[in-house]
Amino acid sequence: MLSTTLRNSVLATGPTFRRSLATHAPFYEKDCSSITPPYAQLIGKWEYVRELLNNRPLTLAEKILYSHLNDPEKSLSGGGKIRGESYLQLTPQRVAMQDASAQMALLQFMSAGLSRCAVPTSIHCDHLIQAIDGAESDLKRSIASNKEVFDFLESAARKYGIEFWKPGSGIIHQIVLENYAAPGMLMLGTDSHTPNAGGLGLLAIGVGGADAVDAMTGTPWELKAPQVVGIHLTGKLSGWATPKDLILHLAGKLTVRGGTGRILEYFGPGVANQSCTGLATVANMGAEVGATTSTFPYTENMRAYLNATGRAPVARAADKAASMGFLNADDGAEYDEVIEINLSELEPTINGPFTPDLATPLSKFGSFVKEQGWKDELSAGLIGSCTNSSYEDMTRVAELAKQAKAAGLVTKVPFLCTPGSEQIRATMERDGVTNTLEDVGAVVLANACGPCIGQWKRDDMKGEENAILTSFNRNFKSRNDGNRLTMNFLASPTIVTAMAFSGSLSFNPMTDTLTLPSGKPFRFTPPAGRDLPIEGFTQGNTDYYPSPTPEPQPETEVIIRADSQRLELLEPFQSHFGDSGLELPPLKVLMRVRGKCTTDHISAAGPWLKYKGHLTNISENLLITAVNDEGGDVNVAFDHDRAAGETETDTIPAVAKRFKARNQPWTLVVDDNYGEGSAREHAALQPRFYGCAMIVARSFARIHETNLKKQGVLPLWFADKADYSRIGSGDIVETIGLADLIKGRQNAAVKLKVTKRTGEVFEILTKHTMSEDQLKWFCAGSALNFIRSQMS
Ligand code: MIC
Ligand code: SF4
Repeated sequence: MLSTTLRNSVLATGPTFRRSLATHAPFYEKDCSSITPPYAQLIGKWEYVRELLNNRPLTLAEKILYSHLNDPEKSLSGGGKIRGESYLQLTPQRVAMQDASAQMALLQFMSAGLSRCAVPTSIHCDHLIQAIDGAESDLKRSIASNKEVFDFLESAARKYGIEFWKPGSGIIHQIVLENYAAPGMLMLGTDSHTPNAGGLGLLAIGVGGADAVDAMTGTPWELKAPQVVGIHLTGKLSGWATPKDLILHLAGKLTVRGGTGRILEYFGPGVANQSCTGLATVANMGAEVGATTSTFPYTENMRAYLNATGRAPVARAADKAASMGFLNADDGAEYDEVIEINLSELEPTINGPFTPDLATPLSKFGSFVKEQGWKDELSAGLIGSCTNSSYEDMTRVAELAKQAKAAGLVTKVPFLCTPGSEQIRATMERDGVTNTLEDVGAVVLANACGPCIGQWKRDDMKGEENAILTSFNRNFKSRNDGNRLTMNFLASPTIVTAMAFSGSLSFNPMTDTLTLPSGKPFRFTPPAGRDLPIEGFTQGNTDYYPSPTPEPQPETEVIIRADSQRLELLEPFQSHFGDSGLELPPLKVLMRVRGKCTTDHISAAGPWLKYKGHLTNISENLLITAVNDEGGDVNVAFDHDRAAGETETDTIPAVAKRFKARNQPWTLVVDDNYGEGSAREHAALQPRFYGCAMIVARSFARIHETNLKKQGVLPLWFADKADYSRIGSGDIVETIGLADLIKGRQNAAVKLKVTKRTGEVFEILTKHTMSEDQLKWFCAGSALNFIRSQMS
């Protein structure tokens, strides 16, 4: 462990804040009683924990986590190592869910039989909105085509007292930042970019629906205590470099696996002068390196943002908590690793294609494109998604648009802009930002996820290799337009915009000029943007907003039509264990998955989003873009037991269905970081639905591994990664030692006995991360079965 005595200098002045006059916007004040963290209680617990830990200095992440412990003694005593070892039983204060994942979460919550949520919960309609020809018509069309789902969500929200943010209100993570996030709190969201809220100095963690159900039913939520990586920021961003470049650069350093099991805690003088929404961008994309979440010490800019969004009472309470030392790391706190970044040295970075950690500094990007032999052409520029759709992002982009317009330029390629929320959209419109963008050719889309989640109806470039540049966070193959040949690069909104005016990938706005119709050269000046609007935010269409803290209306009927193709009640999964004891029945290997297999590969989005509430229908997309390591084909599986008339190979879901029909439980062999990407629990539900009992991986991504455990699928890790290649489709795998583990021998080694199709038999060793409670879920068939059994 590295020790650092670096003083967290952000709050060096403690309680005596100065007002940031330069960015000070007028503000209104709303009733914040339901959104102000119970600081006195949290600080009380933190003080108790401090004693329990012999007054050792704590990181900010530890303070927040430990002050939300259900039973500090149970989780922390024992004197052993906590970070990276102990399981914490936590009580989150809030849950947020988006429309795609909320469907499964609610279906699970409903089957628990409670009449209200144990913690304040909100639903946000953002993922199901299509991007075709602009905000107004897209919204209308999407509301009509998803009516059944929105009605279901709204009625469930009414029944259980959940705040329901209608389609058009904006992207979940922007809304949470604008309305619910508060320094020092712990919250969960059923979406991997929930950490976006960390821009306000809290711990916001992305989880699957079943984890959210823990919090919603008042069951302690379990998390293996993450390690804490300190990211020491010095210097200052300037010129073209933005917070996006900080996280794109860091993604290149850490890779998509570098944050697994770790919280990224930023500190040092480079934090204070960044805007709150800029910090949110950085926290948002911590998801791309697999981090549990990211956070920052409380700053003046956070305070200004709280004030500007009507939450002065929260700011005042946070000031007080900060003055007691709750909202920053202690002097001498130990991090598991410290990464130094000098912001003054950062240059804009472009990441991709197809993975968010392939980082290339802007100055080298042109030659990179050339070396790869790609066409030096950009086919579209897209601004938005939860990571870069703030007022500041939009005003930065508009400054460039203004410069271009004055010079007589318009964008050379389609240029799509998505505001993050109705509040941002309305404020942009009032302040002339929207007009400025439209003047140079931008299409402003509905406040929603849109093209970021593949809801982009793109008519050009079908089946053609092409390159797009987006300010989004994800860039897996086929993600945005369903075309595997679209190379998607991630960059800051300003770089995307400047390039949209040039139409070429090798254009570097820092050094290059564009040629005006007059033949004269034109060079952009780097834009500054404005984090908070001079005249304050305007709320826009308040019809989209919920009434705060609604009371449950138990008489409400939650509507699911019996013949629905969009919604289906969940049948509880059966336990895998029959009379044969606590080893799994012999499992057949369905396939060995090769290489990168994200949740997008396991359960594709785009057109499949419409089946998020219908497990039978959505399961038809199981692993359809995964590569079979035996043969190298996409969406091909072997059926070694085929009956007469059945083909030897078929699509992966078709073979999984055959296994299910034969009552043949099965397993998958998978590669490194399996389940990278999102919190999509369908990626766990679908294999389980077809009879998968176990997945053996070289390694797992955190959220997905937990999702598997929740749904009753055993995730095992190869002790020796080379064993991956020794197991193939049709082999039979049996567990040895699982019974000992279940009976309480935490250190019991689980081995696998593999019987090859050739008759050869051998054993291999595995590792696991199952806690005592998780083993109980597994035995019950799913976490929900277990919770239900405890409630009855
Ligand atoms: C994503 O960005 O991939 C999503 C769509 O927001 C997912 C959630 C989902 O699939 O429901 C995520 O990030 O968790
Ligand atoms: Fe929506 Fe994209 Fe953000 Fe996921 S990453 S929440 S799809 S905007």
